[in-house]
Amino acid sequence: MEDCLFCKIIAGEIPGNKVYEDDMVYAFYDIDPKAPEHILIIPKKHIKSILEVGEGDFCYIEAMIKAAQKLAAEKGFAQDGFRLVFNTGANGGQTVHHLHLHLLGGREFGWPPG
Ligand code: D5M
Repeated sequence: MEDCLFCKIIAGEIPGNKVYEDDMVYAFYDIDPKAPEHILIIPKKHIKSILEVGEGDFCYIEAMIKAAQKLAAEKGFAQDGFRLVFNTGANGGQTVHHLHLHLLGGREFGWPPG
């Protein structure tokens, strides 16, 4: 395994506040929430960023979007609206280099983002 924080959370080596898991993805609460509900959805395969998603990896993106639909409905903010974000690279604000989809809900979001 790579020396990766999120791979360690998937493996249970570092505690994560899990909200969902299937054979493709793992989802847990962000440790530094930016909204009343802030969940990270990650592929179980170590993929560094959206730029590293190869032809054979799009099944993980599909699974991540499906997990976001399910979690937004379960947490009760699907109808009011929510935000999905892939921070990518330095200018995109990516700090953890294991692909993750931010699912943010429970408040109104401004546009453009900061
Ligand atoms: O987002 C990386 C996110 O990962 C950021 O919002 C904090 C979160 N994070 C970092 N460490 C942890 C642990 N241990 N548990 C839960 N969440 C964590 P980025 O888009 O890379 O800026």
